[in-house]
Amino acid sequence: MCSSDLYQPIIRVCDGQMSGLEALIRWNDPERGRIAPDLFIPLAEATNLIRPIGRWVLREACRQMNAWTTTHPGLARLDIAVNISGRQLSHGGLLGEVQAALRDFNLPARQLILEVTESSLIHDLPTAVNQLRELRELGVRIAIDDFGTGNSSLGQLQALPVDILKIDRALLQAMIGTRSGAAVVQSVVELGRALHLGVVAEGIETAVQAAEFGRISPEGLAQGFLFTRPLDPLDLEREW
Ligand code: G
Ligand code: MN
Repeated sequence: MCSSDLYQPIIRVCDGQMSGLEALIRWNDPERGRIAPDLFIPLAEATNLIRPIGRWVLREACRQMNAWTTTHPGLARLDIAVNISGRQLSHGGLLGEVQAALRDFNLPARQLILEVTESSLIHDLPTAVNQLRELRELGVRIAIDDFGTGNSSLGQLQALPVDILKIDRALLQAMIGTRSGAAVVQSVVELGRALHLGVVAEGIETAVQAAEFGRISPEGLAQGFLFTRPLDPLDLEREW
């Protein structure tokens, strides 16, 4: 397979501890080197390749997490987050694929988080809601990725079977320098508290952003280049 999974740590803001990892696929082209997902994922979605690719990422992330917890039992407390595309969600096979990956790699469902974007949910909301409900019955958690950039309504959010909001990095950039930008992040954090959802700040690049988000959400989680870029498994292991 010409792809590899990188892993980006997700950090607890209050104490800097790693709470989990997000698996991020890269395409390794023999001539062009490592290609970022925003270039090839849209192509894969347009050609139906997204389902086998998504399945590969899911299985590889479960395999890797299991391998890590075998060699370092302390890592069993870490979550592993995997991105799921709208195409996978609208296809009936996803539940079986997740079940198979958990079983084949002996990963407890509570360690797995599936990330879906708002826009992939609203495409066919009733089907998506059913799928998410069944997935959650397995014990996996669901995160809404890029939250704040889609056009789903807050009324729908309240009815969605989800556990975590991942605040899009655009909102965290706008949080600095304007009162209104900070107010938007503050209200998403309060929404998370009110609905009992975990909140993750994405794409934190500066210490100023980290401090401001920590002030707004001391209980929150964050990821971004400030903490660590997505890393090869071998580079991550060197830190353990
Ligand atoms: O859609 P999703 O939020 O899963 O996308 C994650 C993407 O964001 C990955 O391609 C990852 O490499 C990238 N990324 C991770 N941290 C940062 C960051 O701090 N800044 C920017 N610009 N991109 C980031
Ligand atoms: Mn994601």
